[in-house]
Amino acid sequence: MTQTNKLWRNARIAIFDGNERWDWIENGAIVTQGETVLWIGETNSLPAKYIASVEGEHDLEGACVTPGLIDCHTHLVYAGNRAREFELRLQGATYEEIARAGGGIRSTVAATRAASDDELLALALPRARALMSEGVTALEVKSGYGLSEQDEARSLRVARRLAQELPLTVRTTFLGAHAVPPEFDGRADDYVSAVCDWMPRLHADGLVDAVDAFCERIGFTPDQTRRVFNAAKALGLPVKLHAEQLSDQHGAALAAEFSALSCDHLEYVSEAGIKAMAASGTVAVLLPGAYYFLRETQWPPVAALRAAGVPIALATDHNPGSSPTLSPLLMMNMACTLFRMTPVEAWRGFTVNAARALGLPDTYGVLRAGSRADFAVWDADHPRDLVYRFGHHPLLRLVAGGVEVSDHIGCALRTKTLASSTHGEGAQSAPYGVAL
Ligand code: DI6
Ligand code: FE
Repeated sequence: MTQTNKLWRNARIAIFDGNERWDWIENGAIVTQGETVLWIGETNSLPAKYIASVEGEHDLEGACVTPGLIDCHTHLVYAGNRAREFELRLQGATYEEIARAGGGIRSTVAATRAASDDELLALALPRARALMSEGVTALEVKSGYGLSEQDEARSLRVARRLAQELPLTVRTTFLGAHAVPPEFDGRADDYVSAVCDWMPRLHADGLVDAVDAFCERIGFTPDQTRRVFNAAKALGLPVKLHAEQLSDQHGAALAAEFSALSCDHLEYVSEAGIKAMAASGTVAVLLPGAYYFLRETQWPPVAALRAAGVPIALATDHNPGSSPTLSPLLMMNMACTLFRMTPVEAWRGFTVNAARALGLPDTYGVLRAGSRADFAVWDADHPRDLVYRFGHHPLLRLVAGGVEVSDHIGCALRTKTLASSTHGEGAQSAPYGVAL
């Protein structure tokens, strides 16, 4: 099959392909061939042979283009909501108390089990579309609200169906070890055995890309987590871990021992945990939504992670209990305001490092010749504008696999304005006379 070449011209492109600051093409063009970027660079140096090959041409009107965002930690498939729990927390109950009293994750499990597959899909689709409306072209979906073999399989199947219904790359993660379901009350070890027993069948059905666990006082112990990881390892599946969210369980070191793709949350991670992650190349996924919504006060140790060279990714952690947000852009803003990350770190966190946290090929999360043609077109002068503002809807267009998919978003997209931009401030300029 011959693939159509398309030219996307008149763009100002951030590519996130290097390690230093903003990698930027000021007067840029992209030639896509099918799902792939064939050529990217300054319009002036666009080779004539590519111009001749093009069948479709799109003028991006000088808008800012970034790689599509990758939301590398979501719990997108569930039913019900936890607004009542939110009220209880505002009256003084803690997240842990509610969980121990049988609310929390378990209440979402009850609602999820009661929903049909089609209902779960109908609930998940608008959530995925909302993420797309902020530039997302790839995402992870965890199970963990079914907690029986059948209900975990249903959740993972719904996650797979999302990728059929929408032009998104979806990675599924089996999070059977999220909480102990009521039928295993007081028998957490038996439940872990059940999770390990289901895993090969779920994997054989093509439902599992990675395995995760919630290693926490209100979740699973390090020993139980190790059993889950051993089962994953036996199947050749990569692991990830909800680690050190509410307390230090030494989960990060354990995950690193299994060469985990990522450790997520990490507010309470120790120096030893960071060292272990650095040695194993494990990505730190920070989740400002959960930090904010649970009114956590312990910062994830960004400076220490940075100093150790641990790649930092960001995600929404969309879930009904601790992070009911669907806004990656707000998460980027919060990563800067709450965690003191820099805007470029926030962008790398939602692009190149997020791809790594999912074990996606290195053609994801960047824009260069040979990369996947997933990109977002923004009503902004520069990607830093998108991190600085919050509560805006700045997406102009979305392209996934070389195809414009703006139609799937189902809400009005922004049209380009001039007033909203910090016009004239180029990527490299230091307009205030200081080294910015
Ligand atoms: N940590 C989280 O933040 C989510 N899961 C987890 O292990 C919260 C899940 C929930 O409260 O429903
Ligand atoms: Fe989570």
